[in-house]
Amino acid sequence: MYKNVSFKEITDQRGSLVALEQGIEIPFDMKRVYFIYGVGGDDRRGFHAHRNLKQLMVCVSGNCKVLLDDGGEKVVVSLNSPSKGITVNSMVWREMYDFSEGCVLMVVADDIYRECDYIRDYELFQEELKK
Ligand code: T46
Repeated sequence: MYKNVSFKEITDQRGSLVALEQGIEIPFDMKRVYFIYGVGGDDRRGFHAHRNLKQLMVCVSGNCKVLLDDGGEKVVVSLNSPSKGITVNSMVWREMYDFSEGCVLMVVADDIYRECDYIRDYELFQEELKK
């Protein structure tokens, strides 16, 4: 359903730097990056699964939680470091919540934005899992 990933931090007296390279830290061909920010502490986002999309999610500032559900198991993952993230497979329902003040969630995706890849109805998600 998902995998924890850690990135090398290059730190000196000036601070830290993390680099993500396709084929090394990013285990798929990268087609898109987007950022989610300015989310209120009581707001929840997501509520969908992707038919094919694979993604890497990293909180580059602040922290948030991600609920992941593959139809059988549900897990909650805390994202709270720019040097740690998760890769999320296709056909996993996700909800993001408990965004801290100043949270910036970076998402790297293996495809461009295609609304037809989204399943935004939980019952339909369960039906498609059975196929
Ligand atoms: C996901 C989670 C983690 C675009 O026009 N281009 C894009 O690349 C994206 C991601 C979204 N949009 C539009 C579609 C909607 O009109 O931006 C609006 C907000 O998207 P959405 O409601 O899907 O946002 P979230 O935060 O619920 O979900 C997003 C991603 O859409 C989704 O793929 O896995 O973050």
